[in-house]
Amino acid sequence: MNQAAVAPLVGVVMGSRSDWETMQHAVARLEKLGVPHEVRVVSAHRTPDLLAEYAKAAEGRGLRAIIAGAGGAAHLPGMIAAMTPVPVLGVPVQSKALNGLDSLLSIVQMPAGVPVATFAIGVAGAANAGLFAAALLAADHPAVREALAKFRAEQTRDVLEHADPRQP
Ligand code: RP5
Repeated sequence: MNQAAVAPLVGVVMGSRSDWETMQHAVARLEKLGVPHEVRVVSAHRTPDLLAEYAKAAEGRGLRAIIAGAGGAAHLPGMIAAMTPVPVLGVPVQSKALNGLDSLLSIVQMPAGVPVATFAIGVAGAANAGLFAAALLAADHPAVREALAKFRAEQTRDVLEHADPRQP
């Protein structure tokens, strides 16, 4: 499927271009599973008007999930969640100063009423956010469901076939 030619179902946003090193792992999972998606830098602090425009238009544009990654004072996921009913998946980017604990707490400690599904710090969180977004879509998109099942089976087979850690 040419994912660029179809309307995106998942938006992947990040606070800075410097977050791409982490967030590319979410995008890689979406690409592998054939989930139509888009990628944008949207900063809560440097481009607040763009953040509001993006969040308010998301549902009408057909987005069914938004993966939002940010580091440090990571307000992007929470502010997007405040302005859209579309589920927001927050990825704490590993910051240099505090190793991402600042990012994690900024994203996870939302007040009751405005949920953000928060993932692990860094690469694992980004990868799992991509997989989770696909899982959210799976019930309505059989091809995505099949791709997810295939991915899981391959992952299991890979572990079983490489059970001796001394062997390559
Ligand atoms: C956050 O500040 C971004 O999400 C990024 O993780 C962090 C640092 O941004 P840069 O100074 O590298 O642009 O808003």
